Amino acid sequence: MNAITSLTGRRVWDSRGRPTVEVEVHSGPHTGRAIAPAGASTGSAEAVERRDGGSAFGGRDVRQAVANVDRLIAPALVGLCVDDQQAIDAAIEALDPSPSLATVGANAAVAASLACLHAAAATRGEPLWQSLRGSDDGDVVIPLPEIQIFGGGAHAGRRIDIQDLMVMAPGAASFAEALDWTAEIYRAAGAGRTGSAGVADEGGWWPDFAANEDAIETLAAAVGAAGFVLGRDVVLSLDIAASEFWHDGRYRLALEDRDISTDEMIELVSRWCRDYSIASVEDPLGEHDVDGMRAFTAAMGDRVQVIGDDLYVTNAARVADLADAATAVLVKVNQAGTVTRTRAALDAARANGLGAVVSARSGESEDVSIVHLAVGWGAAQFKVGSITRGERTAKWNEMLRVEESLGRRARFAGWQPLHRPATTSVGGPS
Ligand code: 2PG
Ligand code: MG
Repeated sequence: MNAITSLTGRRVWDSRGRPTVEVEVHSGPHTGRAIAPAGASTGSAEAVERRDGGSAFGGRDVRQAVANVDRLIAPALVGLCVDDQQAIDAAIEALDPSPSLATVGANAAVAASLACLHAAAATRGEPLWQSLRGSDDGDVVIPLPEIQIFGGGAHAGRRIDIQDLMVMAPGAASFAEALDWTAEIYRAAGAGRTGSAGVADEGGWWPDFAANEDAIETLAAAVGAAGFVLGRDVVLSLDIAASEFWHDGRYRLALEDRDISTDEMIELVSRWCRDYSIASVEDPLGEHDVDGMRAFTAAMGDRVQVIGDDLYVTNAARVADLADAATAVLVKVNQAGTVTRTRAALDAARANGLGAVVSARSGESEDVSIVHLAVGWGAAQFKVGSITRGERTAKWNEMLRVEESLGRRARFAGWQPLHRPATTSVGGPS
């Protein structure tokens, strides 16, 4: 048995310049390390990270969470078998009286859980994705990347209401080619912008638009300007993150100074999908507007992927209970708090016929664990933010390494997780 011999917490920094938790685990000579990510547009039922409050760093320091790693988590895990992830996660979960992990801190929990997973792979001398997949030597799915071009909502001071305007390149032959295409689209979308326009939290261009639809139209035009055919090579995708602007049963589009009903929101997003070759929409309605999510999915789910993020918060029970409210689940480890809970949410998605998109958070680091979870668990889609900034490129570049290492065994997911748009439009409606 490879026992955990030591486990320590460390206070490090994330991509927003905020403290976060790193955990380092040793099993004899083998080491595993992981850093907790952090969201900005969070679902209300997510596992809860521990922040110190007070005035330092806007109350976001994590000294208590780091201390919890050393004082609570380490004594519970040292001596356990590093290969037994379920026992490790059960021990972490048992430390907290609440399923939200608020006392221990989901940031402490997720970093510890992932660090153990890395250490277990190290004891086997395998890359983490391989260690998760087991000994099978068949083809390996390399997921379709969903890459941000404009960032809005909570990631850009609410400059526009829509949070993520993204592209996917299912027509590419490989993950590497999908990145090449996306980089050209990113460049085309930024052409003519002044340097001072800057970027949003995940590296997408700052969204200087007078209306939400202008951003979608500009994105569609950038696909054409970069030389790709919308609907054939590349499709658009949106994370509306509608929970962020749902108030008293209505959707407040602050940029356009109007508020609209659930039915009007469904009509608006459905029209955008039809007009702009949008193949995937995340959280088109708010997390508490479950009937709205159901109605949107009933109307559009046979031609557009409908992803639940705030709706499901990577929670297996919620996925099973609300399986008719979307067609895919966003999978974020820190929403669940442990690797085992994350895997359970993915299994629940599969058991209910839903797709899965393994996703980063808006607050990230150089940690690449999610690349390995996505490949090791066979997820067909992967969402990380833009094609710029080191905390994002760390993940894209790691995926490139995995794809390259597989040679002919790599099978790029391409169109497999998506519906092909019925019509091909170039650059949106005329
Ligand atoms: C999301 C993520 C990534 P955050 O909403 O899907 O874009 O954002 O990490 O802020 O929740
Ligand atoms: Mg989201």
